[in-house]
Amino acid sequence: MTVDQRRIQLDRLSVETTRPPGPEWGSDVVAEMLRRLGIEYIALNPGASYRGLHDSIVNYNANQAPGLILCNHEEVAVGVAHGYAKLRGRAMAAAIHSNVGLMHATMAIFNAFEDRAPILIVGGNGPMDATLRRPWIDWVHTTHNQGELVREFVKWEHQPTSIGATPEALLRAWQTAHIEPTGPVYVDLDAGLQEQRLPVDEALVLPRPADFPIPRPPAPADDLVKQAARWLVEADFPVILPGRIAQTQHAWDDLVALAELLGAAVLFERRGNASFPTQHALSQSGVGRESNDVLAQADVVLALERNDPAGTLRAALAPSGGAGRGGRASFAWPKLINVSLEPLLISSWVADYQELAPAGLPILATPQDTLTTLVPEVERLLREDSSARQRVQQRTEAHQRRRATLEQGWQRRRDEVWNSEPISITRVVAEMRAALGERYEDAVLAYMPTSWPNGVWDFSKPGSYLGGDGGAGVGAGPPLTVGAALAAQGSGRPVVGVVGDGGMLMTPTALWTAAHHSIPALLVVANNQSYFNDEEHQERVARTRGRPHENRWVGQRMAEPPVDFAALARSLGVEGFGPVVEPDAVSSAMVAAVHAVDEGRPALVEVRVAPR
Ligand SMILES: Cc1ncc(C[n+]2csc(CCOP(=O)(O)OP(=O)(O)O)c2C)c(N)n1
Ligand SMILES: [Mg+2]
Repeated sequence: MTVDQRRIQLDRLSVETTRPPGPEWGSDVVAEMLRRLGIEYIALNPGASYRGLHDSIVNYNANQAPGLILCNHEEVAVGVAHGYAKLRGRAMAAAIHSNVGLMHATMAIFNAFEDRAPILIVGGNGPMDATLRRPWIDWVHTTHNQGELVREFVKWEHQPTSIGATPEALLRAWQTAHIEPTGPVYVDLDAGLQEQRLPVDEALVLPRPADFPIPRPPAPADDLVKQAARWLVEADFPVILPGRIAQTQHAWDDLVALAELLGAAVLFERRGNASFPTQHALSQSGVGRESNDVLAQADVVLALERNDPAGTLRAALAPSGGAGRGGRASFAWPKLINVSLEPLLISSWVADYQELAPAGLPILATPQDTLTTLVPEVERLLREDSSARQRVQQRTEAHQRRRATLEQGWQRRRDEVWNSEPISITRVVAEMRAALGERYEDAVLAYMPTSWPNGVWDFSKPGSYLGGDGGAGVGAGPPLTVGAALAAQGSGRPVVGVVGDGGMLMTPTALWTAAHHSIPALLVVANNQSYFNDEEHQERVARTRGRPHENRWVGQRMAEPPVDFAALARSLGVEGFGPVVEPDAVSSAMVAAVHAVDEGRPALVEVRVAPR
């Protein structure tokens, strides 16, 4: 049986309820609006601040549309919603308990915000009317301006002060989450209002979401697209830097068409999602690594919602390789076309705007909209320019040659480390691919660990890689993978996440959620028994200071006692395989895990890997 035929499991009510003709309590209005918005799921960790809403979702909506996805930590609840949005391109909801739950959720909200992922987060607060409060607990769980806790990293937060005002608040939140640049929003619901009885004689007229379509982002300015096309066609060496691009076949095909028309190098980067086939001859970098020598030749660079394009160019082109002390090194910038809506979401709090890009041509539009008009314009100019066509030809051949050399290098590396012990991440990824068989073509990689091998696993269609976690908050991998698997339901696409041991230990209970709801996520733990990323930092600092770098592991390594991840998985109801310590044993563990996933069950494989 394949995943397609399985459905994820929602809790079934013990006693059937009959839906009343209309909302009877304040929180029924919220449940009704969530239903009208077509929200499939609401991830939660429960709490009395929204017990009214909880009852309405269960006993008024019958736990359907949205269905409750139970999580054991608010960071997991929001992370699951984030993973869902990454694959589905649309929000689900998360319900978060007053102040304490929200405090737990903050890390995941920040990750989602930095990843521009839409999530409708609803929370509870109060009762704001102090006369309704239970002694002690309701007082410590009441906060004034609760949304301030997350205001700096949500697109909008609001606490409506009447039931009548609540539908509009939810509609505005929903719109705001989905207006590009998309992002999480927080609506805080007064417990007193949730639990207020609605007057029987006054029928509340609720709005229809269809009357409030989501505003579309601005179209790219025509003159700028024409200018961009001219720059690209006239260039000697154009380079494309894709970043976060809509995961549609249309955008995918347009980017391939543009790169091929121009004979342009495309440099993938792991924080962005898959948007161009990594096995294509024009894909000139390994996964997760930029190619400085390619950028060094660039005279025109097209950045498509790329993270930190200026920093990327600086790291490749500045003599010091980027980070310096004091003044920045100057160097010759290529012409930069920066397609990004990020200026619309500038923050005064987090410096996520990165270095101000000296973009001679900034285009305030989405990459996909820009590509739609850019491709025919480039095509038109090339038809009239035979010397440009000749340059395209020469570049394409040069890229093919460089690509062949790259592939040989990747193959050599693969051969070198194939049998090495501890097991290489290369072997892990290759065996995972082999175990998936034909289904590898459809696989969704929801998360990759700090180190990822080149040339072993390709991204060949929209959704094949979902990009980074946004905020680099460790622990995102497990919930993102489970959320993506939730969104993949019915598509037949297997969802895998490869996570570090440090990441897995922060949010292991995402496994229980997967088990409880039969969400068939495959989690692979690349266990190097360390927060190794930070061992590298300690080594660097010690070397700079002339101190013993051999001590880099102190306060970093997690080998004593060793963590048994397969046992951890089993304790949470997930099939666990490993720890795999022999290279030749990786295959059978992967095959067994894929078998479980094929049958609709989540699985975890722990492999003890070499640090890098
Ligand atoms: C919430 C949070 N805490 C701490 C860090 C700092 N940090 C960055 S990478 C890392 C190590 C992660 O360990 P693991 O997931 O095992 O990956 P590895 O580096 O070993 O491959 C840490 C602690 C962070 N980015 N986020
Ligand atoms: Mg580790």
